[in-house]
Amino acid sequence: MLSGPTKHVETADAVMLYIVAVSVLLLIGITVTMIYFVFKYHRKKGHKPVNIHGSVLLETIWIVIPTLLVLSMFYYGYTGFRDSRIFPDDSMEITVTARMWSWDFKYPNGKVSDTLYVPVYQPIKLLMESVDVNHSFYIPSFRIKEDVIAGKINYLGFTPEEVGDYDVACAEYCGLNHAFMYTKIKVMPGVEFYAWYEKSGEVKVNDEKTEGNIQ
Ligand SMILES: [Cu+2]
Repeated sequence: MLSGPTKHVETADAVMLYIVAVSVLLLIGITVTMIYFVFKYHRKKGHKPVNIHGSVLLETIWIVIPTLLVLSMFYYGYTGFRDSRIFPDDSMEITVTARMWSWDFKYPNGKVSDTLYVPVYQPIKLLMESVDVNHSFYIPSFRIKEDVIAGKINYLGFTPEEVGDYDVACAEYCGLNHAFMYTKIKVMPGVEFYAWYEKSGEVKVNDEKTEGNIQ
């Protein structure tokens, strides 16, 4: 946690941790206070309960503190989200096509693959579209997810910083084989990537359960 194959992992995990920490502190605070009052105002001690009518100070406190807490969560989350929507000029644009129930990726030179290959440290901009129903492109290790919709191009950007293989899943229920709509993103050293990228004759598209050459 707090570090991973993209910078966004750090931000997303930090927001998550912040929200969980605030929630846990509130849970403990409220529980301890409740238990304290249960004992303090026990019937046997003879306290008589008194209703409070209109306290500007109390009302201000319980409006201002939760508002500030929720706004801080929003701001913290929003800055992380905003940074993930910035696409540097030197981004490599890859077209993602989703279909029931597979993905394919088209690179700037026209090459197509059913696994997403990217060079490490290269900013990537995905242009995503579905040919049938709604899907959602999800890379859990990168903490990014975006809906893929028919008739509309959605964007997703990231810069991978660690070589490795990571899972890509469909995160929007899209029919019978939704649960199997998996592929991989392969982050490779630049030299290895360009050796693959410039090699012809490996163009293939995953068509449901069969893989075949289309060129
Ligand atoms: Cu899907």
